[in-house]
Amino acid sequence: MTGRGVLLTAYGSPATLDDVGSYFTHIRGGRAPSAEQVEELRERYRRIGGTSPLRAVTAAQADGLRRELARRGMALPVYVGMKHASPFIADAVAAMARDGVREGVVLALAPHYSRMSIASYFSTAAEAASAHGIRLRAIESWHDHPGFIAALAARVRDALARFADPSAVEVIFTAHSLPERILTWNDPYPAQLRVTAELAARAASAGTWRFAYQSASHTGEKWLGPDLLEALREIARSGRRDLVVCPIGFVADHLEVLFDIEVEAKETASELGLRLERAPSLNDGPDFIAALADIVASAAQTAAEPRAGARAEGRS
Ligand code: FEC
Repeated sequence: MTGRGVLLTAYGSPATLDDVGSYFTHIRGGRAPSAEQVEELRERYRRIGGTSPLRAVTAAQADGLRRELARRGMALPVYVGMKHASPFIADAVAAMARDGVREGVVLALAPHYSRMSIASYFSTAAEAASAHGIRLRAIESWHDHPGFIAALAARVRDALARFADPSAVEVIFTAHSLPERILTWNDPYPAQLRVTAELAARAASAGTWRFAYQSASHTGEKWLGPDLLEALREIARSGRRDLVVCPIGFVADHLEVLFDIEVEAKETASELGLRLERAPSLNDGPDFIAALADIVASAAQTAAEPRAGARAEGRS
């Protein structure tokens, strides 16, 4: 199907430790962080092995999606554009134009819509697409897609099965926190997270579960809670000992999973005498790739245009 294509957008990650400073500056909208802040972030990357797997996982997801669509008779090229690292979203749209793509769909590899996160993926893509005369349709959120929910539930069951008595385990579903001011503009993000958590808990037959935010930044304003580390302390006080953390707002292994959960939350859990098991990330698992293919294939016919005038707010 010449002339059509799929654009996947992802957060992006520094390619090497030397790139951490410029990456962090980009995240902060051009304001350079202090040398201490850069070193602190570099140290987090060092703790997960030097670089994040996000770039490689995103490439594998794009390749898996391309192959799955082709298997279904939809031979579409799949492009990757990142928000804070090269290839940027505008680079990917330029590549689409060079390849003769005239129309396509854009899907953010983050299932929950916020004007502070997803909107900027789409506004950047829409601007570049319009400069190249490409018609791009946006898939705004897919937080309740049955294939996505089933894939999460399978990971939760996998983690629960590591305990002798899964019925005694509490499940914590997590997602990236955002500044609390998003509540003042009625942002759909918290409600969509609640829906995903409820559906995944039911599909996984999780007995006791809760939701917590993770990875809040220190930006001087209040961020959405409860925070994962607070939740761990509360669980310890309640007398429970076993828990599973399932990050529902992320679809890949990266810093926020491998440091914030695997290192930081596990350290806190162990200090509190808790056993914390993490549900594996979706990555390029065939069930998740099949869900992405369902979402993209149906959107190729029906998805709405990017929200008219949807303004991106703040930085993420
Ligand atoms: O593995 C990697 O190299 C990258 C992991 C990574 C992902 C990610 C996803 C989201 N973020 C969201 C919101 C914010 C807001 C700020 C912010 C800051 C950072 C910093 C790093 C970082 N984020 Fe991120 N985010 C990832 C990494 N994020 C590193 C900077 C250091 C720090 O604060 O820890 C605050 C910006 C500011 O300072 O003004 C807000 C949201 C997502 C999930 C949706 C998505 O993937 O787009 C929301 C992955």
